[in-house]
Amino acid sequence: MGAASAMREDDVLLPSFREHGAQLWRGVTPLELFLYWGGDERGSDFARPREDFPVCVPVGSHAPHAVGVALAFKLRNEKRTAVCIFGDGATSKGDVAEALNVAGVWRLPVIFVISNNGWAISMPRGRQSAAETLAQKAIAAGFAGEQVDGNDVAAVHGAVAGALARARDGGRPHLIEALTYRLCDHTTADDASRYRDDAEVSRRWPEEPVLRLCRFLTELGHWTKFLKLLDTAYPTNTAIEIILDNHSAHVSRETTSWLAAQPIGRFTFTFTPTRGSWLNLIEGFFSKLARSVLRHIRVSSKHQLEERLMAFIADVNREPVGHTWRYKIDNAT
Ligand SMILES: Cc1ncc(C[n+]2csc(CCOP(=O)(O)OP(=O)(O)O)c2C)c(N)n1
Ligand SMILES: [Mg+2]
Repeated sequence: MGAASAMREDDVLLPSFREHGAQLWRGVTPLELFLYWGGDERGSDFARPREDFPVCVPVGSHAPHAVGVALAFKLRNEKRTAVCIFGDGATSKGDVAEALNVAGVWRLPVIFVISNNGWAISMPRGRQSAAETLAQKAIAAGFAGEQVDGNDVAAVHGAVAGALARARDGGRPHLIEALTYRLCDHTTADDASRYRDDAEVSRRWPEEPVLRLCRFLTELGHWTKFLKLLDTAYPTNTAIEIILDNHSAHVSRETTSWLAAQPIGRFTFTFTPTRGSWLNLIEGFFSKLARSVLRHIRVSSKHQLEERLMAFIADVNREPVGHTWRYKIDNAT
């Protein structure tokens, strides 16, 4: 949010998969995000920030794209900038190293923001890189890097705003390492208690940025001012929960009706293969296997293990994945 709020409307954001706040600020709608995460690529065709890039799931692969965007701005003599956000883990990728290098050598108006949350799934920052800071990776590429308190939204805003002004004014790239902490599991499929200590997580909760901002605004008296403003904008006796409930009901309604309006050919827009490939079948099989059998496996003999696996295979065969696809495809075409 700190980075997005420092950008101009005609700048271009290249997010990773964790920048929903920034995307919403830029004008991406919740409906578009839900569509995207539901596997519908039309969710990446933003109505408002037309030129912002879609969510990028392959780690760090959008960094070279950001350099391309910045090069286009430079060639067209446009005073615009590209802002590319990625995680600490991404800084070990070749894509990021190459992007930093080219941005430096061609003096491109691009800002890289590392959201250093201390973890890349189960890989802690300390084992990710021997560099003392991630910001210093900019020095090797010939431009400046800085660290900022990533849990302080105003500090991030200030750092990005300064970098954007310098980039606009002479094509100087910049790298910002925003220091934060991943308080939750990596994704809903992760269980971080398997590789990190709960005490470590508890220690970091007081720095949670939304609470911190709320405390800061309360101290300044702005928070109550904001709540009063909300009160005047909504009918009397409207509780905030009702506003939020209405909002989420609105998004669900919009999503449902949008999907219902276009059932035919809908699967041609998703990543669902038109024919079930062996690769997908094997992937589906093993992820189910990992979730249901291997994760909590407790066997005392090789024979018992074999029995468990055979029972699982029989179970999977009762509901073959290919059948589900065929059903979807037949309905779609
Ligand atoms: C090229 C690539 N390799 C592996 C993955 C699987 N993966 C998804 S997120 C992630 C870790 C990313 O860590 P970081 O860059 O620190 O971002 P964070 O999730 O912590 O925000 C990995 C390895 C992927 N999506 N893309
Ligand atoms: Mg990380």
